[in-house]
Amino acid sequence: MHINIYFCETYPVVAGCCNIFRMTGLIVKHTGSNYMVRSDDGQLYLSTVRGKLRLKDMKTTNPIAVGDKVTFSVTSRNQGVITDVASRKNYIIRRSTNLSRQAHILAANIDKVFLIVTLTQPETRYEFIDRFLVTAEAYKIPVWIVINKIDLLNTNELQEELEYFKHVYSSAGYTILEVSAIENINLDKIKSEIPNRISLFSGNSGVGKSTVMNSLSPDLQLKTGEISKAHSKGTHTTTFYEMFEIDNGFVIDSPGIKGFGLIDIDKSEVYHFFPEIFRVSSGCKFGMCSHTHEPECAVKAAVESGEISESRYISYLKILEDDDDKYRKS
Ligand SMILES: Nc1nc2c(ncn2[C@@H]2O[C@H](COP(=O)(O)OP(=O)(O)O)[C@@H](O)[C@H]2O)c(=O)[nH]1
Ligand SMILES: [Mg+2]
Ligand SMILES: [Zn+2]
Repeated sequence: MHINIYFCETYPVVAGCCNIFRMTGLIVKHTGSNYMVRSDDGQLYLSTVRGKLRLKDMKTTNPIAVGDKVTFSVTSRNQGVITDVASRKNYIIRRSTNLSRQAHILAANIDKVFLIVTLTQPETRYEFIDRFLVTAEAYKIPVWIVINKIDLLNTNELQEELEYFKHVYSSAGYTILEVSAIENINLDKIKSEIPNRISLFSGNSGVGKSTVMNSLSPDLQLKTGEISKAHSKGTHTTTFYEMFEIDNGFVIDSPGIKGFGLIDIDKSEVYHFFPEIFRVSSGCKFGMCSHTHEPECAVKAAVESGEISESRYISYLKILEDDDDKYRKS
């Protein structure tokens, strides 16, 4: 248990009626039909949902997720009933199946993402990073790319890989941080970003997300070194996303997610979410340029001159080739 449940003696116990004390709060934990709501003044209320909360334009298996801002009525000093959910600025979902329109919302209202990557043990694929970044861009969520395990980069080859990686993503405009969770290098730079926002820690299994997060607070004792269930083929156990309060901010550990929400963008707009491609695209001869085969394409010219990294451009092309409907308007 990472969050203490307060029994606030000064708070009046409301007898009978549950409409007297209406408050707003944040969902910090969700198990079954119970939600832990943290009121704006920091109290925790174990809450249920009143009736059916209707959500606009979305069929979801769960009406409320961690990160949701809700209105609730206090029914006893540490219990409540949720009556309303504020609209979300973003959300992470898992679709029940590819074809199904039913979706499970894993977390909502993310303010910042720390995308943890590693160059070795394991090696994070550039294409994975780029697809993740596209979805984050689509939701305008700032991402810091955190290269963890720099203590392992002890060969010339790995150092060259590091320089190349930094070149690719800094020229794309991203903030990059080199850290070692084991040797405590640069973790303070992450910690100072935590207050006053909801941060998501994401990245492939084994890159050190839980280890990095544990370093932020002695209270947080996430299990490390585990094979993520999201990557194993067997039955999916329900994933409980939990937020932890650290330094007046909230952090979410995410077992193996690929990106955000239902990104409802047309393929012809995918380049908008590669900031460096978008930047130079105004120089293309044709307004409808897809930056693939057209003459006098400023994007292709920038790839040839090295201003845009080849690996980023290849990821862009691969997204255009996707067969599934992930990047298409439904
Ligand atoms: N050498 C090294 N190992 C690390 C570092 N950070 C995490 N690890 C190890 O990597 C493994 C996976 O870490 P974990 O935090 O569980 O990764 P997660 O799956 O992303 O949550 C564990 O055995 C950690 O001890 C680091 O900075 N350097
Ligand atoms: Mg983990
Ligand atoms: Zn073009």
